[in-house]
Amino acid sequence: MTSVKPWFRILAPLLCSGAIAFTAGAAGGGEDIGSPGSGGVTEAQKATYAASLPTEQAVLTAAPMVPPAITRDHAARVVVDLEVREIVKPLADGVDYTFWTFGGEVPGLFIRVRQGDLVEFHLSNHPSSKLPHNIDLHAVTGPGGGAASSFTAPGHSSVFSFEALNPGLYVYHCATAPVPVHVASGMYGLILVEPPESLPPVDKEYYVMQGEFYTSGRYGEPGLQTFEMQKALDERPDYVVLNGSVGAMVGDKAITANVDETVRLFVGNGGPNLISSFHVIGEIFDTVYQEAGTLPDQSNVQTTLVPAGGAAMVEFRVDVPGTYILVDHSLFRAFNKGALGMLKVKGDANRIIYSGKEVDEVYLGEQSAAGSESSRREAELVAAKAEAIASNPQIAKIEGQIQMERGHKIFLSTCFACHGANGEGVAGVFPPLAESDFLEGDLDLVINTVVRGMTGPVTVNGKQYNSIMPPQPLPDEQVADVLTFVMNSWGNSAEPVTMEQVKAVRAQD
Ligand code: HEC
Ligand SMILES: [Cu+2]
Repeated sequence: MTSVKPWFRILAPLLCSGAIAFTAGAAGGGEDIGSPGSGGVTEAQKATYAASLPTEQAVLTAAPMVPPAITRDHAARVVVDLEVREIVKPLADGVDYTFWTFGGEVPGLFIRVRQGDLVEFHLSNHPSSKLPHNIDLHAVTGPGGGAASSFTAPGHSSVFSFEALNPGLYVYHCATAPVPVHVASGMYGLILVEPPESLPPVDKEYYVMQGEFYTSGRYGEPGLQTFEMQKALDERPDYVVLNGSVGAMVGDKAITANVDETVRLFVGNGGPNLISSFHVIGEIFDTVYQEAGTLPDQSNVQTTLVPAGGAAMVEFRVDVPGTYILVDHSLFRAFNKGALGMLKVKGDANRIIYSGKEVDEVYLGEQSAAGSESSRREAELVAAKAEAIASNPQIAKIEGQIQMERGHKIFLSTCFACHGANGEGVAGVFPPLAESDFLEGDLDLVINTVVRGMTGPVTVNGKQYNSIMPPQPLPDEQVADVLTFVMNSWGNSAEPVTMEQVKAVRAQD
């Protein structure tokens, strides 16, 4: 940055008048001095600066909408209120998923500020949330991008502020451990930092963001799906979607434009794993801001890469009416996993540019109603097969052994640090799990201990403990596996714990 920072312009006169004293190194010239000195800027000085700025409430929008362009020619103190919510919503027709969201939406609400703005960020976490969350904005200059300052437990809110130093389109995401699991649950969105001279005017602007989901069931398998760690590790998503669900931008939810209009798409990719090859079937991007930097650095592009945790801006003029299909050109993702949207353009035909006759269905394949009906039927049959296999006693026995081994691995990575490698505990501090009479009590209480943690006095085998076990951020299946292992090791014996039992406890409030 070489220009005079807006906060220096405000603070310099106060500095010269002695109202604010910077420590050694402060320059009085008022020219471009960069930082005010080795003493930096104190909290009090920042407050003075913040108070000198006009205050604005940021307008936040759900995809595919974008907040209005910023027209002011000066910096402002921009207040952003964003609430984290964990909610069950459709991921596809008949398929539900527990999304962790910024603002109740996947992708999270779009934020628009201007370079030089002092952004005052209020992150709250709804009381019904099960987990703490935070936010790392790639637009922030500072360690963690705001993550540590915004760590927020359910029912709480945090405030931090940052100066939007660099213009561009940036991804934000949750950075609470395990980070990739929070991102894979839908915790990402975009923040646009407009350059002072604004982006060139266009007729339509839209917000499109890709992300993957790793579900217990296969694509289309009906019912509430849970996060599947192994598929995520293998980078094998069942769903790759635009704007949070299959069909979120299809049919009457398509984005629209009129012939002869210019369209700008703010395209983001939450990942967490895949790189998107973003393409609009039947259009050519007149301008691409690669990787969403502010330099319009390419013209006449067919497909642009959108990295995981990155973005791109594309602009094009629509010349011919019809339906244009937005895809990740890794095409199985588009036609079999959901990474497909539509732009519907209305207006008069131009038979020179395109001779015509459009068949809407040609590119839809499995996305059409009949296609998704048949994949649902297939998924039901696969589920029926799994049930038949599970009822075979020999297979059931092997399944049981697999569950024990999975549970053992989870125990060794999460529980053993406190409870000891053989569940022996630490006298007076960590209660034993080996031959623990607590485990013989109410199973819901045992599950609850792992899911929600435990505080306060508890008696195990006649000895009192009064300490804290934090909630263990494990998906339902892993809670079931680790408890099955614990409750069938070191002299303990019990029925296997199922994912459904864990889910039921988690649903209780
Ligand atoms: C950070 C340390 C820590 C970790 C990690 C931890 N626990 Fe605990 N656990 C405790 C403490 C401390 C208590 C007792 C809390 C109290 O006094 O209220 C406890 C209590 C329990 C109890 C009830 C009392 C008993 O001994 O039967 C169970 C069951 C339990 N933990 C299981 C687990 C499992 C399973 C894991 C791994 C998924 C785990 N814990 C991970 C510290 C931990
Ligand atoms: Cu989170």
